[in-house]
Amino acid sequence: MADASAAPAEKFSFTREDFLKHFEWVRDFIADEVMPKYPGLPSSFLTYMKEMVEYTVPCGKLNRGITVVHSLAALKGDVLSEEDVRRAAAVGWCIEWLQAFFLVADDMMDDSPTRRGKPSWFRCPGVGLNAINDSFILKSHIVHILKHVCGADKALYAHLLDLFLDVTWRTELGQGLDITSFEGGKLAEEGFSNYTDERYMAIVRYKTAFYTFWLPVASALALAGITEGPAVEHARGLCLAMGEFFQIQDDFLDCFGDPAVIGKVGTDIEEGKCSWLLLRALERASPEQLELLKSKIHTDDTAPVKALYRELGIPELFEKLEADTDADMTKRIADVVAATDGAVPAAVFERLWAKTHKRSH
Ligand code: GPP
Ligand code: MG
Ligand code: MG
Ligand code: MG
Repeated sequence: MADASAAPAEKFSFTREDFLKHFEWVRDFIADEVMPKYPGLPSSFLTYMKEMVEYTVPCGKLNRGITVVHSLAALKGDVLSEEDVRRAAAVGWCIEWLQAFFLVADDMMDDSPTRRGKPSWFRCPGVGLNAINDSFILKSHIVHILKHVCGADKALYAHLLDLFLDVTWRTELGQGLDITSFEGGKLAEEGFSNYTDERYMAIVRYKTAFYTFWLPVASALALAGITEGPAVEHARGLCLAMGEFFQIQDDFLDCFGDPAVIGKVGTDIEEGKCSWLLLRALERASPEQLELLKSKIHTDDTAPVKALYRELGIPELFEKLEADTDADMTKRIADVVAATDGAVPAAVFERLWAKTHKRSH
């Protein structure tokens, strides 16, 4: 019989600051235990590596990484040992390392001036194209961290490695589609034939949804011992749906967000991206408006495009989608909990959705 006098378990709490404390040991593990294993690396190179990690990894919102810890707590009834937290935090940092790898490379591909309120890494003095190799190094650090935290649990290591590789591969496919949407002369000859909803859904699902939503939840499920079955399938479907909406928000903020708040200056119009705003504008544009888009997309003259987006009511359309998606998510969360007999608690998704819905950065 339960002891009625026992104090109720304290609600699990894990803040951004708690997560940042774990960055210190993970960073030091790379700098002090991994790098020295390779003889012949001069101290100037090791210093550059430390600066690169410090500049590119710990300065974002950190939602992806923290989600691993929060989701594991939800899956284990808010009861986590110190070792559970340490391991989940380290896997969370692997996702932040992966994000750093993607962003360093993405900012070069998108010619972005700023990231997280600072110059993009490739624009820092003395970096330039070295950032290509720096992004590869960030990606390779992940394997060392995963191996270290999984210790003797080879099955967990194999599962997480496979998961990270699969998600990375999908993200690269999405990025490939994203960067090949604009094909120079094709726009003049055939108009926007490349810019379809079908292509857009593939872009956002692959380039964003897998690593931003599915990877943190799948990592937590794996740490809780759940690696296959209906719980995994249902959770994955819902995470991908949230991730798709997250990238639509990202497209909206690229155009209409405040750079001081989002920490980056948008480049989607200049780069000719197949964005959600452009797709909605193409559906609504008159022949004259279409000509304007043809002449201004993929140029630095963004003001007429933004003015047209407003004229066509794109911001209102976005607000409506946000409200409709909120209602849909509430329903879908309840469906997943029911379909998995509570194996994946609502808290996992509610927390994720609360951080996503109506975000301003
Ligand atoms: C977001 O695109 C997607 C990524 C950052 C994945 C990049 C993948 C690689 C394989 C490099 P985005 O360009 O819209 O993001 P942001 O708006 O933050 O620049
Ligand atoms: Mg970008
Ligand atoms: Mg991009
Ligand atoms: Mg973007």
